Amino acid sequence: MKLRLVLGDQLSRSLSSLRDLKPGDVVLMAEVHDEATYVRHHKRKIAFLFAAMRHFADDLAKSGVHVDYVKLDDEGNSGSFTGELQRALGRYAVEAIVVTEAGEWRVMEMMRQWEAEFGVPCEIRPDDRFLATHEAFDQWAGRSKTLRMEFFYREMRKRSGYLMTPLGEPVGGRWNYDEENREPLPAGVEAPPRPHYAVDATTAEVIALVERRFGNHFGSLDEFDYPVTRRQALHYLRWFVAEALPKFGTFQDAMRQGQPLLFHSHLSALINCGLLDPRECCDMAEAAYRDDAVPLNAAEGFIRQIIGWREFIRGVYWREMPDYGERNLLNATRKLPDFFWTGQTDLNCLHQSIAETQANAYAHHIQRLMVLGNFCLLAGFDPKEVQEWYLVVYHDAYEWVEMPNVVGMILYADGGLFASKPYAASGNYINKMSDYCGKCVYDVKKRQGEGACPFNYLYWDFVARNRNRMARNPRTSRSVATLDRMAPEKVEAAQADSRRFLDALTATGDY
Ligand code: FAD
Ligand code: DLZ
Ligand code: SF4
Repeated sequence: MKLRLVLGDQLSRSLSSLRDLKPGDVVLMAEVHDEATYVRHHKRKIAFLFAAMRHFADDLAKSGVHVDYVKLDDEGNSGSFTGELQRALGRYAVEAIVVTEAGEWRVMEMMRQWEAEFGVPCEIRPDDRFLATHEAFDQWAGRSKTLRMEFFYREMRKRSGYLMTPLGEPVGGRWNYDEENREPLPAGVEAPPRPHYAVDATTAEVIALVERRFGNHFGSLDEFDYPVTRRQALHYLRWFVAEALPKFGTFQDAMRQGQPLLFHSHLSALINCGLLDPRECCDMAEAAYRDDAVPLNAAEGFIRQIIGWREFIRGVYWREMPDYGERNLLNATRKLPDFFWTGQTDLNCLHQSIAETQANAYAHHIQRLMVLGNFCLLAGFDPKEVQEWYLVVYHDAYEWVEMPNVVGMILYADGGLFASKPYAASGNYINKMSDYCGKCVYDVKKRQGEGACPFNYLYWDFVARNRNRMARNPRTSRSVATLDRMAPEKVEAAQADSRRFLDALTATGDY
């Protein structure tokens, strides 16, 4: 018989390691302490994943598969994937282990050891839930020192056929409707109410377990209502396409206080753990467009995030590992302040984004990029600390997707491998795209001195610190030209304000 290990982010019935399942084979799934604590994940993330794993195992078992499921509190649980495989090899006469490749380098390294370690053949199959293979990505990327998502995305559109005409042209005549994805939310436009999924006995048991074992981890488990089964995930996807997708495109970059989800799909955790397949998400979005139920800027914007950004980011991770996480081109060394863990800051945009993250293990892309990420870039926080924070706090976070978004997209720590410029912005951007500033103690229009928005002086301090690099880049040289026209006292004042602000941050490293 074959022993098929299924990891917590592999909850797909069509997984490559399950495809040729035969009677007599055993599917092994294990809740292990090492995975829950290699970083101290948000409680909600652990609860979501364990609940999803248990439901997936139940569904498999109901369809007649022999599932061996090890719960976290089961006696003898060794606490690691390797330990659980070792124990399972003692329970069954195993002729081969079959796995689907892990999403993270760390776990892939373990997988590569198993055959030698156990003396049993271990077949590692590709994860073909992704549309692009590692080889296809590497072939596309070649030896280039800079990679641009837009060109990769066009290739993916051609290869997948999404939103293409029979003549091989992009539907609507353009590849990208990004410029139509940037409207702030006008007064009167409200986000649709979301479906809630009731906590059943399985999920309730998991929530109690997480509270008991990981009660001191970041975040809250209150009002847990996220999908944890394949059926609920599909329901949520259908709801999104019908109710939120039509406005997703237009208001993709908007933020509003007290509205964490707006028109975003909230599907990333479901796609990343395998309950939803990225292709079915794109199929449904395209079908809604072809039925005239959603506009092109919405369908294209959503499909671009999935077959473009998501695939591209994964390709970058595997191409650049194992040392990608070590990059720190801008030499940023400041410690992450405690308020990233407590939410206690009077910068309203940060307070709102962190409080929502604590409550929901979710913040939408622009909060992650232009509020939290922008602040980390401007303040010069150590990339390793920022990586850990993003990996801990979001329910969709796995290193393959978190790391390039942090290292490459927000911190420019890889020197612009795929970001055409550092995404640095003053308070003006946040004010344009949100209503946070109107409710803040700081004045977004004020550039320096008492009461000025910290993003404003931090921005000019950042430009001054990185002057030479930014002057060489045509996308940032205008900011340098503006800096050069500023009176020297103003630049010095921005630098002094920044020093005072940053030196006052406390960073104990505890969370
Ligand atoms: P929507 O806005 O509805 O977008 C649809 C889907 O597109 C998402 O569900 C996701 O699957 C995909 N997507 C969109 N943007 C990206 C992107 N940049 N990279 C990869 N996939 C993308 N996403 C994660 O899944 N896990 C992470 O750990 C993660 N960390 C991030 C860290 C930073 C600093 C930044 C800037 C972004 C990060 N993202 C991450 C990407 C993105 O912010 C989230 O995928 C998105 O906010 C999830 O919400 P949603 O499902 O409502 O997405
Ligand atoms: C994130 C996570 C957590 C918290 N716990 C488990 C677990 O107990 N068992 C498991 O199989 N997977 C878990 N995961 C997901 C893994 O960390 C993920 O599969 C690896 O990072 C490989 O991508
Ligand atoms: Fe954030 Fe500045 Fe606006 Fe306050 S004024 S919410 S700190 S951007």
